[in-house]
Amino acid sequence: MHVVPQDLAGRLRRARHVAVLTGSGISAESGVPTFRDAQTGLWAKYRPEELATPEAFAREPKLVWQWYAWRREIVARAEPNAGHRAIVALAARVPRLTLITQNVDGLHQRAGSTDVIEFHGNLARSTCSREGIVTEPPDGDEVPPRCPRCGAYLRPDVVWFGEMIPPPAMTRAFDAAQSCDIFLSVGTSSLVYPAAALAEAAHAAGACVVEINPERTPHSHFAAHLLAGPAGEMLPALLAAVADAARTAISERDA
Ligand code: BV8
Repeated sequence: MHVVPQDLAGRLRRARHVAVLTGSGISAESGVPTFRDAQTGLWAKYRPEELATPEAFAREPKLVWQWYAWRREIVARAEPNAGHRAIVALAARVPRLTLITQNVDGLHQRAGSTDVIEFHGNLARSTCSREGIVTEPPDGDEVPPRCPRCGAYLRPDVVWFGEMIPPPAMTRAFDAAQSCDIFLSVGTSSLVYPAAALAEAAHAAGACVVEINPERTPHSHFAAHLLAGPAGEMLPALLAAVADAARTAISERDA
């Protein structure tokens, strides 16, 4: 069982507002490959940064659509894991928890998290590439499918490299980062901006930054705590430590 520093458990128990940022590492234990994992099979010869761009879609719409269809199938077969579920349980224990995810797999919502800030969208949804409106793909076997209203290609409802973060998500995420007491950075390499700026903003605003990742990242040097292990083990251990801290506080008060 992983040991969680007692002072961290105490801070979490007393926290007014906890912000959580997750990256693909939290879905790794659900069998969803991370961005840094080598891609498999047909996709082995491509790098995600090459495919997740408007230029790639303009150049090869069918290839990009099929890459997302492949990822949708992986996500459909995946189940939320103990890490996703621990965040749901933590949200029930603190006065306010803001969950921001870089992931487009929807696993937080399937675990029971509500009001998830989808910083990079969600691959389960499609939008019209011309109108920008969320649109159900019509029946038929054209790839990519076309918008039933205007005939333009549909595209996955995700933020590609070089595209803006949806302004409401951007505002809500940075507001939370700058007003939280504790910022949990879970399963992210902290390399992609502006998502990676969230932990920096939290740190600058005086929050206690906690990094949960088996590896170090460019943010490890300013994190107050590094829980070096898989999110599916570390987050439940964190939750158990908070429950222990609460029991200890009650028994000390009643002693
Ligand atoms: C933008 C959706 C400008 C699509 C994704 C500075 C400021 C602003 C922008 C930039 C900047 N510098 C560079 C940029 C450009 C670029 C960028 O950041 N490039 C990087 C490569 C340097 N950013 C952008 O283009 C952004 N847009 O800035 O627009 C603009 C402004 C105004 C007007 C117009 C334009 C948009 C970026 C969003 C791209 N979309 N996803 C899709 O999914 O297909 S990004 C995608 O990659 C993910 O969403 C995620 O954000 C990122 C991958 O990172 P991670 O999630 O961290 O995953 P990774 O594999 O890297 O790491 C996994 C980690 O988990 C590892 O650390 C590993 O150790 C750990 N791990 C493994 N197993 C476990 C674990 N941890 C815990 N438990 C485990 N079991």
